[in-house]
Parts: sequence; structure tokens; C-alpha cells
Amino acid sequence: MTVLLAILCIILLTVIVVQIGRVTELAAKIRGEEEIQEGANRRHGALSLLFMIVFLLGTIISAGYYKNSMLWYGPNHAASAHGGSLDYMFNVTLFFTGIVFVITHILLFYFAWKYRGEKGRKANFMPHDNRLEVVWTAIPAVVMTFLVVGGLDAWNEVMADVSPDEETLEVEATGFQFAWALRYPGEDGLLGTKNYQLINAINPLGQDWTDKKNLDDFQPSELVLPVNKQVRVRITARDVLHNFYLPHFRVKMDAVPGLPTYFVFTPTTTTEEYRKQLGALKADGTPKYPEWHELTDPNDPESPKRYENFNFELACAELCGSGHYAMRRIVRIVPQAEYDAWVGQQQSYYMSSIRNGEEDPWKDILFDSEIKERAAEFNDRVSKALSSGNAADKVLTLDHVSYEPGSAELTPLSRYQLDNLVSVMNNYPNMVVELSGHTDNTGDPESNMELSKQRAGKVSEYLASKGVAANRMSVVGYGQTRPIESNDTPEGQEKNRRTELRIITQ
Ligand SMILES: [Cu+2]
Repeated sequence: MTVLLAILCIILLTVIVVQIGRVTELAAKIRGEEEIQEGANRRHGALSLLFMIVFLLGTIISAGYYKNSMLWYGPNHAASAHGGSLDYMFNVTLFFTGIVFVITHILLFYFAWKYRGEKGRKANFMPHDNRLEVVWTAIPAVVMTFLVVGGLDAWNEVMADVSPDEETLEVEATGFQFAWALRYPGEDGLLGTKNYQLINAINPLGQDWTDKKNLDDFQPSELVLPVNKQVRVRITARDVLHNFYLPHFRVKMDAVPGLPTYFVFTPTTTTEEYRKQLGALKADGTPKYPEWHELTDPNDPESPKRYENFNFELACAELCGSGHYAMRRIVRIVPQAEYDAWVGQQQSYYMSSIRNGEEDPWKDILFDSEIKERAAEFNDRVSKALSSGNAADKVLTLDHVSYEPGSAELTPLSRYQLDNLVSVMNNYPNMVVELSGHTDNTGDPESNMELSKQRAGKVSEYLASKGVAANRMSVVGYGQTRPIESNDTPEGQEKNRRTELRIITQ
């Protein structure tokens, strides 16, 4: 029905337009066509002049009105070392193109008025003029040469890569639909290698965990950078084209799947300093940039002012899909000390998400930091047991000693705690201990008894192989007779499968 009505309306409108045309035609015949044409020409000429004035005034007024939103003007100064040279280049270009813009528009509308159609006026026919050709080719050529050379110069300065001896912080930004994954190098200062074939749900960047450089890399949710330190951003994409854009730093570079790009820049203003500049006051105490003194929430007089909430941001400057807007990230520029403290709080992605999981190629070894941590913890427990007068406190569970399923073979990771025990035995030469094996209640009690004894025996063999005298250790198997938790739950059963150390003489 609506469609039908719409079609009817269109038909009616067409009929009306045709009818008006006919009436005008008839009126022209009656009054004389030429006279009418001349009146229209005069009117159109005058309107051209009016349009020129309104248009140019509008351009000037809007430029003045939005001046504080222009990147090079007012509060929007560049917050990076190279930003000034790009802004300068834009200003120079704007200056020259601005002159041409104003002159050509004045001429365009002035000529439309001056040479409007008049009775008896004939057009001047000019087939060719060498002088004019030279002038309007040479002037743009000279101006363009200066602009292009200046642009190339700025480009070479901005896009220069770092030389190997320069101290640079290298971080990585990977664009995907719809977020940025940021990666920092961790303590070693080096980003680990990646392979797209390794990408899966728990390894979103395809980091190769056999490369030790990857183990300390961390993936924070915001881009935090120290002020006045050169940064090289490796830019990649995982699916479609994105664009790494830091407007306040004049940094903008495509993120292309399969083709790593980069951008080197040095932030020169911290977030705090930039906020101060936005909130600056004039000599008479009024705000320099009133728009930044507006409240963030106009309905809440207690809400902070806009400049107090200001943050640099990272955006995607490529329309990459429906969630494109969600690629915004906060960027914080902070003094070096604050940056170091922030880095200290970050946990490596490997340690938080990969360590000891399915994909961990280092499952069978402990890293130095873990070895130290565990040794300290074990020594602590031993000294508590030694200083206690209570017999129950003299029993320690060797919680990091485990066996292959259904066998008495020690797992590779068990050796670390056993080595801790060896050094305790060496430090206390008079210490005599009992090593006991325990199982849960699955299987037959007699074979459990046998297995638990074999397991405790393996521990004693290991200690003996490291030089602990055999007469300082007794070996017992208790099977399933001494549970410490209920065997009804898998967790309880796991606790019951254990090896214990009892200090008999210290
Ligand atoms: Cu994007």
C-alpha cells in the first residue's frame, strides 16, 4: 500500500513539473523569450557574487570557530619528537593551497557575474597562448617541487628505522577484529619469535614457546610508555587491514596481515603534562581553552572537568568492520620511574597462561626463579619442623615429588625438591629421617602397600646417589592405611597419594 502511494505521488509530481514547464513556455512566448533570458542571466550573476561572499565568509568563520580542533593549533600540539615537523609540513601546504583556494574561488564566481550573457556580447576566441601555458604550468610546478621535497624530507626523518646501537624500547601491536593485542618484551628487552601456525585459543599471537625470549613477554591492556624514550612499534594484523593511529603523537601506520610494518617515535609529553596544558589559565585567570573546562558529565556538577579526564588514545584508522570503534585503547605516557614500577607489576603471558599446561615445552624443567622460590620455601618448612617440639610437626610432605602413574618411577620434576632435601641432609649431618610412601584407596591394598614402599625406596635411592649415607634413611610403605583426607573425592585422593619425610633425629 505504501509503495503504491509512493508511486502515485511520484507520478503526480512528474505531471506537476511537466505542467509548470508548459506554462513557463507559454508565458515566454507571450512576453518574448530574450527578455526573460536576460533577466535570468542578471539574477544568476548577482547570485554568484552573493554565493562567493557567503561561502568565503563561512569558510573563514568556521576555521576560526574550530581552530582549537585543528591538530597544529591551540591545545593540540604534537606530543612526540617528530610531530612538529609533520605539523610544519601541513602548515606550509595549507598556506600555499589556501592562497590558491581563495584566489580561484573569487575568480570563479566573479567571472560568472562579469561575463554573464548579454545581448550583443560575443565570446572572445583564443586558440592558443604560449605565455599563459608557461605561466600556469611553471608556477604550480615550482610550488609542488618545494612541497614534495619538503614532504620527502619530513618522511625520511619520520620513517627512519633505528640503528642497532640506539637504545630503543620495542613493543608490538597486533590488530585483529576488534582489538589491539599489545606485547612488551619483558626483562630481556627482546620480543620472542612468532609463527602464525601456532595461533590458537590460548596462544592468540602464535608465540613460539620454545624460544626463551617469549617467556617473559607480557600483554598489557593499555599502552604505557616512558616519556622521552625512543619507541619502535612493530605493527601487524591477524585478519584484515587495520591502522595503528596515535593522533596526539602524529603516528599512523597500516597494520597489514602478513607484512610487518613499524613506526619509531619518541613521546615528549606525559599524560599529566598534557592535561595541565589543556587546563591552562590565561594571565587573567580565565581558561585558555574553555571547551576543556567543561564538565565531563553536564548533569553532575561534581564530575571532573574534561581536561582532568584527558587520555591519549590508540585508535584503528581503517574501517575494518562493524566493531571498528571498539579498537580504541588508552595510551599513558609516564615518567621513567613510574614506567619501571608498572613493568614490575606485569606478569608474563607464558607464566600466567601457558606454564605447566598442555602446550608448555618446558614442563619438565623449572626455571631459575622457580628453583630459588621452591628451595626457600622448603628450607623454611624444614627449619620450622626442626624448631618445633611437637612430634606431628616433624613430618613434612614432599609435595613436589611425584611418580609416573601406577609405577615407582620419579617424574622429571621431582628431582628439584629431592635436591633441596639433599642439601638439608648435608647441612644437618646428624639428621636421620624416615621416608614413607602413601597411596589412595584405589586398587588392591596389598599391591598399594608394595607400590608405596617401592616409591619411598626410589626417593632413598636418589638421595643415596647424591651422597647421603644409607644408614641415615629408613624406608617404609604405608599403602592406603594412613589417609590425610577423605578418599571420596578426587582431590582428597590426590592429597593421599604422597611421600612423607619424618625427622627422627636432628
Ligand atoms: Cu581495525
